[in-house]
Amino acid sequence: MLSLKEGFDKYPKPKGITYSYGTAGFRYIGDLLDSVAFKVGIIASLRSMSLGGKTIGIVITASHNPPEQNGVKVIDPMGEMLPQEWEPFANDFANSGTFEEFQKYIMDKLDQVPDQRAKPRVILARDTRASGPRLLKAALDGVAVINGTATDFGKLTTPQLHYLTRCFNDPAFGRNTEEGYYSKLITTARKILSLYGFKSLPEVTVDTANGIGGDKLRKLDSLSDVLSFSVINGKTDHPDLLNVDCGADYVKTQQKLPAELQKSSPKPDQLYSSFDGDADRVVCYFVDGKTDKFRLLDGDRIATLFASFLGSLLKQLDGVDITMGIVQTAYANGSSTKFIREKLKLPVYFTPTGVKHLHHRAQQFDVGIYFEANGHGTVLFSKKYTSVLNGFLAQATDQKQKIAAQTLLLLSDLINQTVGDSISDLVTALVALKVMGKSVNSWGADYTELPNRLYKLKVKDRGVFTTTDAERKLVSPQGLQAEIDEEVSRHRQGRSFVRASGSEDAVRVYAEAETEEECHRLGEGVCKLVQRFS
Ligand code: NG1
Ligand code: ZN
Repeated sequence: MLSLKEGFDKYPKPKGITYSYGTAGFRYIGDLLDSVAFKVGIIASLRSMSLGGKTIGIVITASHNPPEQNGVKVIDPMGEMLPQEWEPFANDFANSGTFEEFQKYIMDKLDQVPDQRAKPRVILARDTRASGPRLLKAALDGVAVINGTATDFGKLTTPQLHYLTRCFNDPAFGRNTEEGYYSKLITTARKILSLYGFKSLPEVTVDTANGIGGDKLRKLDSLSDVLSFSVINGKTDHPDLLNVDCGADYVKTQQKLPAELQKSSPKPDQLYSSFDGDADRVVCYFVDGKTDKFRLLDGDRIATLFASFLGSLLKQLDGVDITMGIVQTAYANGSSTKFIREKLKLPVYFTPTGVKHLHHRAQQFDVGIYFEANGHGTVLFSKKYTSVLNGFLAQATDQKQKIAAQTLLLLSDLINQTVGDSISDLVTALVALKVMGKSVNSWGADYTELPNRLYKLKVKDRGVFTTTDAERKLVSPQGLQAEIDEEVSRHRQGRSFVRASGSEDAVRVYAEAETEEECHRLGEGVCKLVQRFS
């Protein structure tokens, strides 16, 4: 067994790098993350001890980023993110360069542990990246130096590890095995479909970004009689192809089909879907048979589909007191916000970018639907939701109302409430379409997106770009917001905002307007204003 000192010496921190823990954990070039992975093994163990030995998760992935990148993220007992108050410690600890500093951080944390006898428990999984096994070994060494118990679950999607972490701490959530994950999904989907006399869902072709989602979807397909998937870009054993010309991020940012589908002829008016590299983002799309045009159904669309499905079921139940809110970020298309407010008559709330903000806001409703436009999102259901619906069901006599209440209860099991989950979000979207008798074309016709563009600009110091109002307005550099407002006012339905990226050294400019041409002019105009800082 390694001592603290041996572990520290085995995983030296590379000089000249400052690591930072964000929504996605620590992200960096995979070959420069060994010391971080080792230290995250320790952080997770200390977190577990501080909670009396609850199981903590570590996932090794860089999601939609290129193959040479990697990341290490900690999952809290209920499948949630590491709480914000641990982030400064995580940062200081990851950047500690001397053994004395490193040891002091550990001792200080150990001093705060309420029960010194608590045994750390950690579960781990990784995506398909080449640097994964090495980083896994480093994280396992980190757990070992704190004398913890580690269980390696091999390769999993990020949401599967969130699910498992929750199951270890809350057995009522599901069985704590990979099979338990599939079985919960299949059983729940089958129960919902049978309420409406359906046996199965139509087969869907899914681009899994040559990531871990491919393997898992094939497994789900083989285990299930109700779900059927055909996988493309499913070369899970070719990590060098991960997210290359495919996947949810490619489809959303390029607004086109994955390269492989561009070559073959996709069937018109048929639903296709793309996951990202760790299967926590999903987008759908189809080729319109009439116009031959590619039509994207992104995170905003999935949110509106879920809101109309859940909303229509809730509306059938007279007198139930359940609150529902939709949470978006400034990147949500203005037409989606308008559709939710004006057509669905539901409230929309905005938070800064980053899942932790959306998740937190969504927890304030009985049904909190949150999605980023890029396809990351889920639905959260309160305890009151379950008890109110069970109460309703106990005395309901109307058959239609009973079915609506049962469907609503089952949906809280179908949707992975711990985190955005490509697999469970896709299955939920398919169930919603099937039960509502809605075609992809009709889904695409709910609203028409305003033309929009996203730019990434390099500046001298992105730190000078500070914002307010859920990142929709700049506070500094002084005077810049007024100039942006002036530019926006010259375009019909114009909207534009500027913010520093949290995950890259860049500033993002978003522009949206009534026509392609106006959107282009607005975007270019705002970029010009920002480029003075490059
Ligand atoms: P930043 O780099 O802060 O814009 C990006 C995405 C977020 C989120 C994080 C997670 C956009 C515009 N931004 O954040 O939505 O997914 O990465 O790493 O898509
Ligand atoms: Zn991801």
